[in-house]
Parts: sequence; C-alpha cells; structure tokens
Amino acid sequence: HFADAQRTDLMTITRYVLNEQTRYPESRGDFTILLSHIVLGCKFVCSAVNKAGLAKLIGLAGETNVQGEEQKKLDVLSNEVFVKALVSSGRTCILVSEEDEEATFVDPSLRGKYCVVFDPLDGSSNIDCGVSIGTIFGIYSIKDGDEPKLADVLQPGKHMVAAGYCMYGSSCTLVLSTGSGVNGFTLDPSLGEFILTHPDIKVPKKGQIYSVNEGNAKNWDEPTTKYVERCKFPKDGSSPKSLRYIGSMVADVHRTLLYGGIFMYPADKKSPNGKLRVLYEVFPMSFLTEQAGGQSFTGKKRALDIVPNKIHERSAIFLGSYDDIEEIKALYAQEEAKA
Ligand code: P6P
Repeated sequence: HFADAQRTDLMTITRYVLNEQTRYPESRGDFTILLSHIVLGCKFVCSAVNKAGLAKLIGLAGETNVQGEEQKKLDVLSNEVFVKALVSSGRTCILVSEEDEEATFVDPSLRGKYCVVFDPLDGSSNIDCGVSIGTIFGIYSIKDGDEPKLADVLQPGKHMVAAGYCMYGSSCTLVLSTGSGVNGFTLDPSLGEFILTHPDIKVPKKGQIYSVNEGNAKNWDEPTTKYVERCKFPKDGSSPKSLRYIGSMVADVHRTLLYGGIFMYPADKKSPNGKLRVLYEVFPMSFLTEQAGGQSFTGKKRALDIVPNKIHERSAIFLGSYDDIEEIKALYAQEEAKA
C-alpha cells in the first residue's frame, strides 16, 4: 500500500517549496517562482551535459573566462541559460556569475527582490572525461527596498535565504536548503520533474574520509599538514581515513554530505586565500553543510561569517562532519596561540 502511495503521491521540488512557503503567510510566491526558473536552468544544463559528447559541444570555445581558464562551450551556454532564466523570472535584481567579471543589474522593468550568486557549471574542466559536474547557487534578499547596489551581494553567507547545487552525474540531483534543513531531489526524465529522494539530509557527526588535493602538500601550512598526517597515520590506534578527491566541488561536497568526513581546499603558499570562490562556491556549500548539521571553517573563522569585499573573492574552506571540523579548528587555534 505504502509503495502505491509513494508512486502516486509525488513530492516534487515545486510542491515541496510551495509547502515551505505556507510557513510564511505574507509571502506572495516570489521565491517559488524564482526557484522554478532555477530548476528550469538545471534541467536545461542536465540535458546539454548529457548529450555534450554527442553534440560535439565538447572542446574549447577559444575564449578564456574572467578566471583566465579556457572556456568550454558548455560553460558559456549554461551561463547564458541561467542569466536569461533568472532575469525573465522577474524576481531578481542582481546576478553574480562565475563566468561574468561584473555583476548583472536587472532592468527595473523586470526587477524583483532577490540577488542570485551562482557558478553555472562548476568543475567544467572535468566535462570531457565524464566526471560529475554541477551548478552551485546562493540566494540573498535585497537589503532594503530601494536601488539595488553591489553591497546587496557582498553580504556574509549567513544572510543567505537559500542555497543549493545541482549535480550532473549518473543522475541529476538537486540539493536545496531554504533555511530549515536540506533535501535532495532527483530528476525523473520521463516526468521532467525533480522528485524528493533524499529527505532531511544529515552529515554523519564523524567521518572516515578526507578529501583534499594532496598534490598541493608542499605548499600547505602547519595545521593542514598535521591534520592530513593524522588522517593517514592516526596516533590513537584507529584505522587511517580513506582519501577520496574527485576534483569537482559539487561531487566532493555531495559525497561529504551523504557519507561524512571532511572536504578541504586549504590556503597555501601559492594561493594564500585558497582557490574556491566565496560567493558562489564557499557560501552555498557552507550553508548546506551547516543546515545538514555539519560545520564549515576557513582556517580563521566560520565560513558563513566572511564579509566579502569583491564578488570573485576566494577563501580557504574546511567543511563536513561536525567532529572532524572541530579537530581542524583545534589545530588552527594551537597555531594561533603560538603566534
Ligand atoms: P584543484 C574545479 O575547477 C574547481 O573549481 C572545484 O570544482 C574543485 O573543487 C577545485 O576547482 C579543484 O581544484 O586545484 O584540486 O584541481
């Protein structure tokens, strides 16, 4: 009987968000409309990524993006789709994309109250070899009703009203938090709907996996070096942790949320602020991790407390299981005490 109910009682992402909305009687459904446009963008990118190899979309567009990385056609396409979907939703006023050097201020005729920061196709250097990649997004409300200004997207991550990612892998999974927990939805291509498949995701309190690019070990600082050493040669007689590093943030974070452990992109001598971008990589993934009961730390402070000065600013990040992050925080605190 339950199986029947499950088959007919489909909890789609739209229905889930509408249910959420009933918690805010004053809301006029703007967020639901915004989210439906983000979902449309994810469906488009999922379809384009799945047929990229066939549609010869693979290969360099010849241009380089603001990050100086060679731009693949899918990057360009995904960015255009998301910008157009978000602007046409009539619910946004400022957009920040990894692909665009400047923020986009939406025309007053289409302006809404939300600011969206996003990486339309993170991990795109992995497209050609079929590794999972993803879209990462975070949503702020404009600070006060008058003219949108850059300060509205330079808010600390803790002021985000929602964050999520869509992972394009063996299946297309959208993981979302609107501030009351984390839920995962999987695209059913036959319906074109995202169906709730991972209700109320919680990061295991402690994990057996560490995830870092060991190739940067030469440049790590003392606390990171010590922590990784502990993962490999535990002093307390426990078994060493496993190393899992995919090199695509969405895939590494998705595994961390589901299986536990720690994902790290530390600062190092070569990149004193790490590599990952604050607004549309660190903040959304930290928001989700905290909502799932984990922690996210920069080496100096809680990641969501960062106040960005520039829209493409970077930060170091250590996120994942609550207890594992406590360990890395203690090592940085010891370092701090020595200074
Ligand atoms: P590295 C992909 O290019 C990305 O931005 C993230 O998705 C990923 O976590 C990171 O960079 C990988 O960086 O230096 O280990 O190749």
